[in-house]
Amino acid sequence: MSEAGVRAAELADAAVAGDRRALARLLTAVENRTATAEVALRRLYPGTGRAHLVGITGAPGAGKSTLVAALIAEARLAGRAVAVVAVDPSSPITGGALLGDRVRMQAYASDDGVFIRSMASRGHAGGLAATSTAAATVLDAAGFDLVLLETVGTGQSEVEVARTAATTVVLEAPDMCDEVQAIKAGLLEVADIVVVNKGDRPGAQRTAAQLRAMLTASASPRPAPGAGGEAADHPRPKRPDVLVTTASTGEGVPALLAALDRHRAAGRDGLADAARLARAEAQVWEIVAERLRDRLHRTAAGPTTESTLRAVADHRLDPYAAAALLLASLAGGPPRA
Ligand SMILES: Nc1nc2c(ncn2[C@@H]2O[C@H](COP(=O)(O)OP(=O)(O)O)[C@@H](O)[C@H]2O)c(=O)[nH]1
Ligand SMILES: [Mg+2]
Repeated sequence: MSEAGVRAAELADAAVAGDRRALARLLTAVENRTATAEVALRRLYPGTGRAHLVGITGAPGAGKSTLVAALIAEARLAGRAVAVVAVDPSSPITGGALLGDRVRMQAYASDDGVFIRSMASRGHAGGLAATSTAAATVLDAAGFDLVLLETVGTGQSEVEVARTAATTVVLEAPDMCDEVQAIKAGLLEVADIVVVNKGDRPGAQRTAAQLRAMLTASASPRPAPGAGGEAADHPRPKRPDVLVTTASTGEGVPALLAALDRHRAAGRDGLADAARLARAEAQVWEIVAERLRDRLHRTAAGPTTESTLRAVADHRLDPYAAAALLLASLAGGPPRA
């Protein structure tokens, strides 16, 4: 193993042994997709698969961070180690909302059973799902039994991130609009559990009843977490439960934690085997696609590409032939123009 490889392995081992600084450094490596991260992830992967990765998504303001804090408190009562990855797809350096969350989470600053990390997308939206999956693997290896992935559910990339979780919770607030927010974002399709938060507000029960009726009416198949979002032909294990919580007081949170455990147990019984396979597929294809993109970009920097593109611009060559030429050079064949 190279010297760098040895250092990566040492970092991985330290993180597994409970060194929180090593863990933080490793997560930074994962976020930056460095060679260290790859070596460490390969070393750690065989020992993982035990943690329950739970995605928590929903419109801004629905109460995701408050609910995450409540879930941490509840899980700690049961002695469970909880890690949180807050994914902020918009800002490279996390802005006001996450900063507020950090203040809220300071209660756990000295608790080794809680680890909180925020991650930004740094522009590659498609890679965000892969990065958060890798981060979850590291946290799993470090012994966290429950890994909560908080994402803002407002776009396609967030839906993809939500899909990387073993259990996806979609958060809704009562009467935030005439229309249920999650429908607009296409989030209900990926929900394993729907939570109507702000149960202390009027209309919470009504919203929950509407959602239940809606979910009963549409027994739509759950799309696979593959890149590009092509639907696979496996049905959603079952219609999602609709729960009501008041995250700010903790009401309904024990029931939510129990529902999460039930969903996880159902997955262990094989019900969600297709979903697990689909997640593995998405992970591997993401890496393949990334490597192909890298090679393409390196190829694309060459003079052959430039002359090929020039030929298309001048209508001497059609774009399909040009694409075939670039693909051939990518596959290692001699580029001809
Ligand atoms: N009344 C009420 N307010 C809540 C509840 N949960 C969260 N909030 C408030 O809703 C606002 C947004 O919460 P936050 O957790 O930051 O939402 P996020 O953007 O989805 O992470 C904050 O002012 C919270 O205090 C709840 O159950 N009831
Ligand atoms: Mg939040």
